[in-house]
Amino acid sequence: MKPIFDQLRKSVSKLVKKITITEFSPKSIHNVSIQLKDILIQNEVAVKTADAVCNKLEEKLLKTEHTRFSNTKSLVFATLREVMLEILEPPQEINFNQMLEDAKKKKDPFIIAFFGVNGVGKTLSIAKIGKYLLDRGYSCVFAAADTYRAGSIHQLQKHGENLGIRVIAQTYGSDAAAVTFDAINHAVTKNIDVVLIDTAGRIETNSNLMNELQKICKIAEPDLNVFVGDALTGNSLISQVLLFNEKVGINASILNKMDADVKGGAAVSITHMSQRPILFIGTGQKYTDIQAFVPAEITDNIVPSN
Ligand SMILES: Nc1nc2c(ncn2[C@@H]2O[C@H](COP(=O)(O)OP(=O)(O)OP(=O)(O)O)[C@@H](O)[C@H]2O)c(=O)[nH]1
Ligand SMILES: [Mg+2]
Repeated sequence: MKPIFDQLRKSVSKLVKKITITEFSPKSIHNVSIQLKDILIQNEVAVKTADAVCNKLEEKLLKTEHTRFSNTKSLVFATLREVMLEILEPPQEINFNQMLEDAKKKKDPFIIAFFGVNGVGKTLSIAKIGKYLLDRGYSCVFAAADTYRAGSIHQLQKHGENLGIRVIAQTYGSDAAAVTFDAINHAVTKNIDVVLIDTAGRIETNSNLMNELQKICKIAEPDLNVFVGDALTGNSLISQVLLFNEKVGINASILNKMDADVKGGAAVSITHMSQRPILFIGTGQKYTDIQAFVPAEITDNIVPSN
């Protein structure tokens, strides 16, 4: 797999390395910022996010004290890292492991619902997180609340079998909220730590399915509503996450298919535009192909230190 953000890092690095001390005036800083904006947009960062990065960068650089002996390149790299980190660290941070631990102490099942359009990797993400939880000593149950797409229940059951995780299911066409209710009851009775709710892929405009999601949320009162997106969809991810946030309220995202040849900019914009953190990125089709999204590490990947 090509390192994620490879192309973005190379372009940013090339730009910053061209900068000389003579370019450290408001006009030339603006000039650098315009070039940076182009690079960000070419790498699928949404225009609004690219604007935010560039404006913050200009603002900070103008305030940065420097002399003609300053190492301009290092200054710009350091400032851009600061800006990138601010963009990638949303106001409401989520400590997933801490939340799980707290719920376990309280003996309440921790409930996570997964939402997103068709084929983005919701079901596989649930399986991956199921394994992540088992590996950390948490028990879990899957709720097959996608009763809509042919084959969906069977697909989740297959993952459950592979991982040794119980799947609570009814039949195709049955009420998704009722399945969710059953799964939560099962967790309460059997002292299961985490309930993972699989939902049907929504086409954004399908209001019946959106109503169904709202019903699931009303019944389940999830501790986390997770938006699942496909990095290959580029900028339409932003309209998706905003719509799901409007309909059901989103606490965090998972961005899948980062192993495909993606430019990675979507990971930057989705946090900035939704103001919600990315919890994990999906990097392949195996159960272990999941990585926690750590803003500082991602910043290292995007902006080299010198
Ligand atoms: N390469 C790669 N493929 C992935 C990743 N995540 C999911 N996939 C693949 O994407 C396809 C769709 O995954 P699903 O988990 O079925 O997606 P879904 O969102 O549940 O789809 P629907 O239930 O139809 O809405 C499958 O072939 C997965 O193996 C990933 O991170 N990388
Ligand atoms: Mg699915």
